[in-house]
Amino acid sequence: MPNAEVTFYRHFFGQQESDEFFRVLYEEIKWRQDKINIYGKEIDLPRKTAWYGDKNHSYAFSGIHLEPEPWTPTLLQIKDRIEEIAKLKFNSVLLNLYRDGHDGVSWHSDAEKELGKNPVIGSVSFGDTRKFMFKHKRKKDLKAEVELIHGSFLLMAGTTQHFWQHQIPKTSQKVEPRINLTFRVILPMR
Ligand SMILES: O=C(O)CCC(=O)C(=O)O
Ligand SMILES: [Mn+2]
Repeated sequence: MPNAEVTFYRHFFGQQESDEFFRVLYEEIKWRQDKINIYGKEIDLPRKTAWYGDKNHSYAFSGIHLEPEPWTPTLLQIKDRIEEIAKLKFNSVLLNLYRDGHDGVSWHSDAEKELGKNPVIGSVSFGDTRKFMFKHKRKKDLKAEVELIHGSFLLMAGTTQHFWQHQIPKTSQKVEPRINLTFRVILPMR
């Protein structure tokens, strides 16, 4: 992928620990149903979300203002493991729960100003496989996709968010729930 720094670790977490992480996160995370306003209509986001992180960070995502919940031991365990590879400390994580194929996330880049110039996004997946698609913002024929399987880790860095958008398309296939964690570094707001 030109203008991007994307690394995919297909089997980052083992099968058994991934099963356990999925189970614990599904139960323990305070999943919320957030809404977005489209042309004056309040619409449920097509997934459940949650926001955990260091104290004293707040964040706006697609017009939703979130205050982070405090880290849980499970989240810290996952964070430690990916920090070894990413060579940096994340201070927050946005979690997504895709209940079935009706859930997804539409084209966007993780380019909120709180993430700074070249955001590093560490994305961990547990549960059923979903397709993750990239498209270049300017060169319309440039595309890429990857199957985000149980226990995988996708690291996005450098100029990826400037030049590329990504999505998890909805699917008519029967899919089981999937949990995604996107670890981020949020800069202090001033
Ligand atoms: O579920 C995923 O893999 C992607 C989620 C995502 O792009 C986001 O939360 O910004
Ligand atoms: Mn994203």
